Amino acid sequence: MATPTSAPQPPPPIDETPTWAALTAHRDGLAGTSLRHLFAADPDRAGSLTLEAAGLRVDLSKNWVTAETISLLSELARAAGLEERRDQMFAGTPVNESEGRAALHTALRLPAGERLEVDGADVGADVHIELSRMAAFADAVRSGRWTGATGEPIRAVVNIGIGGSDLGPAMAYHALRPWSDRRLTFRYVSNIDPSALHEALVDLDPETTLFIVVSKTFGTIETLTNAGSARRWLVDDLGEDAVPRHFVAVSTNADRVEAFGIDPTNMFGFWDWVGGRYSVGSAVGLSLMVAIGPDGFDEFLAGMREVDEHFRSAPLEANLPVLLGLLGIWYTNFLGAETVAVLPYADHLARFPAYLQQLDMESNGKGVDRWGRRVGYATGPIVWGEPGTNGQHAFYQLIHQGTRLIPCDMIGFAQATDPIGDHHDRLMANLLAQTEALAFGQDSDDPNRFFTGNRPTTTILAEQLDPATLGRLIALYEHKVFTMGTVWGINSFDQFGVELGKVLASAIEGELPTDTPLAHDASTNAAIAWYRAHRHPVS
Ligand code: G6Q
Repeated sequence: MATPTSAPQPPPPIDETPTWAALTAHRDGLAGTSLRHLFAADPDRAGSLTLEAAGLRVDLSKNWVTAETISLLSELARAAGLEERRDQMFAGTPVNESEGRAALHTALRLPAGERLEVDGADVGADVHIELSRMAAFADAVRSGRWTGATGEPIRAVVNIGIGGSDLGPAMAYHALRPWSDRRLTFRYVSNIDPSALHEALVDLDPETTLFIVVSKTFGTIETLTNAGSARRWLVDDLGEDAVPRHFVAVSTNADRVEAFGIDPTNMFGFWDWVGGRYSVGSAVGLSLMVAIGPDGFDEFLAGMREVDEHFRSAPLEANLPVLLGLLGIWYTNFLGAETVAVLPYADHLARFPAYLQQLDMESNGKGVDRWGRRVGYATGPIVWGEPGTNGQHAFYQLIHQGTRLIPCDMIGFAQATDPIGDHHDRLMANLLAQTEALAFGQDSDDPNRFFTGNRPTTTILAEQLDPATLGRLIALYEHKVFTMGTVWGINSFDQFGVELGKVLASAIEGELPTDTPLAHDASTNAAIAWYRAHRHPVS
C-alpha cells in the first residue's frame, strides 16, 4: 500500500464531503431543465460561460451547468486541495507518491534562465542543457551536416518507441506536418508486430535513414525488439561501423543504451520526474524537433508554458483546465457519463484522441486513492474520438439519437493550415452546426426524425493549429487530467497496470516454441496448443 507523503491524516473521501452532497442536491434541482431552458432563462449565458485565455477560446455554455454548478464544483476542487497540490506539482514535491517521484513535466517548458531547485539540482538549467544538445543535433540533421556512414545526408527519421515514447511525438509530428521540413520523411514504429517495422522500412534506404530509439527505461521489450531488428537491417547493408551515424537514443538509462550498442554520446537524456505520457516536451520529442526545427519546438514549449502559467494563476472559476476537469467530474460522478468524445475538426489532429486516451485513461484509470483506500465513486472516463467531419458520417448518430450521455469536446481553428478554396469554411460550418443541433435538437412529428437535443458539448477554438497552439492544447488536457485526479484523490502519475503488461507475456513467450506441458487455464492451454501447431518457426 502507498505510504502517504503529502497528507499524514487521510481526508474524508471526496464523496463524503458536504460539497459533494450539495452538488448532488443541485443536480436533483436541475432535473428536467434542458439547454434550451438554460439559454432562454439567461440571455448572457453564452458570454458568461465562454472564456478566453492563453490563446484558446473555450465555450462551456452548451453544457448542463449554471453559475451555481461552477461555483459548487470550484468549492469541491478547493475541498480536495487542488490549489495546494497544483503548487506542489509545480514546485517538484513528489506528488507521485507511490513511486516517490515528482511529476515535473512543467519544468520541461521553463524559460531559459529560470531556476527551479529540486533536491539541490537546478532542473531548469538541466532542461536547457539537454534542449541545446537536441537543437544542435536537429540542426545538423536538417542542414545535412549530420550524414550517414557513407556521407549521404539523412532523408528518413524512424522513431522507435511505444506508449509515452511514441504517442506524443507521433501525434505532434502529424499535427505539425505543415511546419515540418518536407525533404525529410518521418516514421513511427511502436508495435512489436513485425508488420509495423516492415512497413516503416520497406521503401527506405539504410544509407539515408536515422533511427531514434526512445525508451525511458531502455527495457521495454517492444522497443528493444524493434530496435534490434532495425539495427540488423542497417548492419546487413552498411556494417557494424555504420551504427553510430544511424542510431541515437533517448533514455534515462545510459548503461542500458550502451549495452544495446548505442554510443552514450549519441544519447539524449531526461529524468525520472518526467512520466512517459507527459514527456513530449522532453528529448522524447526529438523527432518532432528534427521535423519542425528548434525554433518551432521552442514555440511548442512556449504554448505549453502559457497554459501552465494560466493554470497556476487564474482563479479556479476562470481557469480553463480546472473548468474542463470539473465538468468531467460533474458528468462522471453526478450525471453518470461513462465516456467523453474528443472530436477535432482538423485532419492533422487525427492522433490527438489516441494521445489523450493514454494521457487520461492511464493517469486516472485508478480504483485506489492516494491513501490506499478503494474509491467508492467512478474515476477516469473512457476517452475516444476521431476527426470531424469523418465521425459525422459514422458514430455521431449515436451521439445525436442514442440512449447514452456522451459529452463531446469539439476542437476547431479559425484558419486552415493548408487552405484550398472554401474547404475550411465548410469544415468549420459543420463543427458549429453539430454543436447547435446537439444542444437544441430538431422538432418533428415523426419520432425517427425527432432530435431531443440537450446533448452537451464544449467548443475549443484557436486561431490556427501551429506549434504554440498544439502546446497549449496538450497542457490544457494535462492539467484537466490532473484536476480530475486530484478531486478523486488518486495519483495520476503511476501506471502499475501498464507495468503488469510488461511482464505478463514473458512466461508464455518461452512456451510457444516448445512442447512443454502447459499449466494455464483450459482456454489459454488450448489457444497455446493451437498456436504451436500453426506457427512458423522463427527464421
Ligand atoms: C507512460 C507509460 C508507458 C511508457 C511505455 C514505454 O506514461 O509509462 O506508456 O511510456 O511503456 O516505456 P519506456 O519509455 O520505458 O520504453
